[in-house]
Amino acid sequence: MKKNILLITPENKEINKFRKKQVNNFIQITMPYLAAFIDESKYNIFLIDEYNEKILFKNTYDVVAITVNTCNANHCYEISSKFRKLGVKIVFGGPHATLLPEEVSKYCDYVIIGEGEITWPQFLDIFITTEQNLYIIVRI
Ligand code: B12
Repeated sequence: MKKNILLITPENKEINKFRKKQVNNFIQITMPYLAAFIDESKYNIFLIDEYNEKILFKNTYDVVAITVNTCNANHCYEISSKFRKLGVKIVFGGPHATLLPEEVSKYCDYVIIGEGEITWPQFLDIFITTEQNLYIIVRI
């Protein structure tokens, strides 16, 4: 059976307010880009960008992936905590996860460090084949 994966582009209220006044408030490419690496025969893919969407906290996702920058880190930890209470696994990547993997690992199930083009699909293949509650840091 296909697993459900949600990719979140997070944005806390302060940054959202700030960005809406900026000229360069174009869509962030990271999570749509990483979605392109997901095998659609194995995963149903959902995307939320908090720039203009609200997150619905549901336990129907098997895994939620979040790109974490430093300005959004605390907000990402709150999102993670809500999903984890529902039993959903969380994977973090992005600049803050790469800079401070030990810190972010307290708030998620998996951390992926650095560029994701190779490690992200590798992680998804491992995740699909194991139900183990394993914690991994993938390095390239
Ligand atoms: C373009 C850009 C923007 C654009 C769009 C961002 C985008 N990604 O499309 C705009 C103008 C919107 C923007 C806004 C902001 N940005 Co900006 N931005 C960049 C920039 C120049 C390129 C990012 C990019 O698109 N790279 C291409 C994508 C594909 O790569 P990526 O995001 O790095 O993701 C790769 C890896 O990090 C990893 N990865 C990332 N997330 C995840 C998640 C998972 C699960 C996995 C497995 C892997 C993974 O895999 C990806 C592929 O290899 C970077 C600097 C840089 N050179 O990287 C700064 C940068 C990311 N921005 C930064 C900041 C601070 C901001 C703002 C807070 C600025 C502001 N005050 O408004 C906002 C935040 C917006 C938000 N929603 O939070 C900082 C973050 C620093 C930090 N410590 O976290 C950076 C690093 C610049 C810097 N050196 O300060 N930004």
